[in-house]
Amino acid sequence: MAKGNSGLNAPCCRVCDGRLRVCVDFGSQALANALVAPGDDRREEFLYRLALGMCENCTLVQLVEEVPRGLMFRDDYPFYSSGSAVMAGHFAAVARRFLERELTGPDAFVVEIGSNDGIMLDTVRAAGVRHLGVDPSRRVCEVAAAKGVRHLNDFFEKSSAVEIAAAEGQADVIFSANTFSHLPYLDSVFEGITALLKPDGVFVFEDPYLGDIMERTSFDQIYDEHFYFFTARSARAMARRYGFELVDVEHLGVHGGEVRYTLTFAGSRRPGPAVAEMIAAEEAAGLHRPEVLAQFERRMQRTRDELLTLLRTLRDQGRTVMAYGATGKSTTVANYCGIGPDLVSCVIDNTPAKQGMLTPGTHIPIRSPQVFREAYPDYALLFAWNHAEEIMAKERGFTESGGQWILYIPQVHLV
Ligand code: DWN
Ligand code: SAH
Ligand code: ZN
Repeated sequence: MAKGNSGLNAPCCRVCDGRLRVCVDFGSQALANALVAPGDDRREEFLYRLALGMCENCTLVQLVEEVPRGLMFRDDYPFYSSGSAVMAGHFAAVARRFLERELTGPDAFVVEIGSNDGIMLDTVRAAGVRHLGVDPSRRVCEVAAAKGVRHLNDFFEKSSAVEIAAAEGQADVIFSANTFSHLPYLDSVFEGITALLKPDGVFVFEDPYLGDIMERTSFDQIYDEHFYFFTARSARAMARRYGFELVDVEHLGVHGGEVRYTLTFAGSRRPGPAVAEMIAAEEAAGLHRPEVLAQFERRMQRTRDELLTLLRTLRDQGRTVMAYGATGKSTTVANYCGIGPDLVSCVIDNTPAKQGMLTPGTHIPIRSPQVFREAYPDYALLFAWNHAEEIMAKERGFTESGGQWILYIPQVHLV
């Protein structure tokens, strides 16, 4: 029987078929990146149940309901990775590291799953090394193509991976950032990686880390696209199940705390000490226990209540409030907390494709940074808190004019 959670059966793990213990529930939610055109605001939006479960067998934390991928990653998917200069620097460094350590052979080849606008592969292209990005969202691929980055506009899965291997040969490196966690259908993805990766190659992925999400109560990392929330322990169990070994882990500061996992075929490289160290730290923190998620749920409810109280008080005092960053994460915050245009007049965002649209579910208008600078509000709710340093430096004029930032991670506070 196919694995999955449609039908009447109790939810089960997409990797090992173990039973899922449902731990955190947001109820019915709109899709994080399904921005609404102003003329369409009366049309019914697609809703799904957003809830987390922990596998009683392998401990992998995952969503209990899968959204059809074609609804999320469409031609007009509006997230462009290169909107952040800090992330551009991060991915240029990732590419340089691969070029120095893994892509040193005569006809080296790297494949990226979820290459988006070419933010990482552009550095590989500039070095003249063979590469291919795979991404189903057409408009972001067009930006990559304009940079000269080679890409396949498709979903990475078994069939596309086998085709790439036949046409281009096997890869030294398969890399994926903020995308592997978006792929519920891991049986097919791992069959694809198995076909496409050289016997001594590496598969490297980086994604938001469950440990950071629990520590910072960053509940907004939970939305339709983020299907899996890995730990070193659950990633190792997954790797072994598919014939791989987790040989390295590295904690990263980007996007509010991530881990970069390095996998090889089992037996190809020896695991470094960081893997056992991280798993021991996770055990000490109880990350494999459902109670940790229950405590997290209570903290996120407190954040919701405090944020709503603050925003209502500011409104009642006649203060002006805008939000900053029409992030995927903010769809969870706004819909879960009940933040609409009555509390926040608009959301500022530097992505041209988002400007002029309305936020999913809550229908707050999205405006350009120019609107912010023309008439600063009294307060700005920082939805893109993971880019706080970059945005606050860019918008120094706001605080100089007496404005204050509202943050809600790790708890509600003013800056
Ligand atoms: O995992 C994912 C990550 C990588 O990107 C995807 N599922 C979707 C998306 O998530 P997100 O929307 O939460 O990502 P960000 O990077 O937090 O989004 C930042 C938003 O803020 C973008 O719309 C761009 C905008 N922004 C801005 O207006 N001015 C960002 C910066 C840095 C700025 O200076
Ligand atoms: N790697 C980039 C983009 C992350 S956004 C970064 O870290 O900034 C997630 C991306 O995954 C989107 O561009 C989306 O179109 C892509 N994606 C979703 N499913 C995919 C699949 N099966 N194969 C390849 N890319 C996929
Ligand atoms: Zn499992």
